[in-house]
Amino acid sequence: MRRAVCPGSFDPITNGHLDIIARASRLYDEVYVAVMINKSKKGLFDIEERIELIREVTSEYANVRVESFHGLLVDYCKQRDIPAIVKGLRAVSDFDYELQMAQMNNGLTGVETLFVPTNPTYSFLSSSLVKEVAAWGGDVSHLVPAQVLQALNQRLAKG
Ligand code: COD
Repeated sequence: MRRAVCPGSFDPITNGHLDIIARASRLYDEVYVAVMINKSKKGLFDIEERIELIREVTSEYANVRVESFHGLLVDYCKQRDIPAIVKGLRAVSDFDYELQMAQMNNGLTGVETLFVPTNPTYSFLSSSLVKEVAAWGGDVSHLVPAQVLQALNQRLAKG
């Protein structure tokens, strides 16, 4: 059984994340989407909401599982017997930090990181920018799945 994990904050999941998850699901037998909990970073959506949204928008991929984890990504991989981390690379600006994390993780337990080049349509896309643009009333409907757009609008309407 070939397993991989797509880790992230997913606050919220965007079409860029979804593209990487969909591509990973075609390469591996089982793909775990791990919402990594960072208690020092308060998100717009809480962890359960993020998980629910990811489950909804990945429901068509039978081999994708979604869960959260509090701790080191390498420990999550050990617990689930996952040998590979799949990450999307947007631009050179991502590369430095992603390389550091990949090398650190590999040094810690030997887990490998595979980089998938982002779909050029989404190379500028991040959860932070989506939240900022949406908060100012900009149109992000082409950047996130419909369920996420609805959740964003509801959350931002509450203020
Ligand atoms: N196109 C393609 N891929 C994308 C896009 C896009 N537009 N946007 C995001 N991605 C991919 C990237 O691979 C990115 O890494 C991943 O999705 C997640 O993105 P975010 O923004 O949701 O999440 P991050 O970058 O905040 O996630 C960082 C982690 C949570 C993965 C990292 O901090 C981590 O592993 N934390 C756990 C604690 C740990 O082990 N720390 C030591 C690390 S060495």
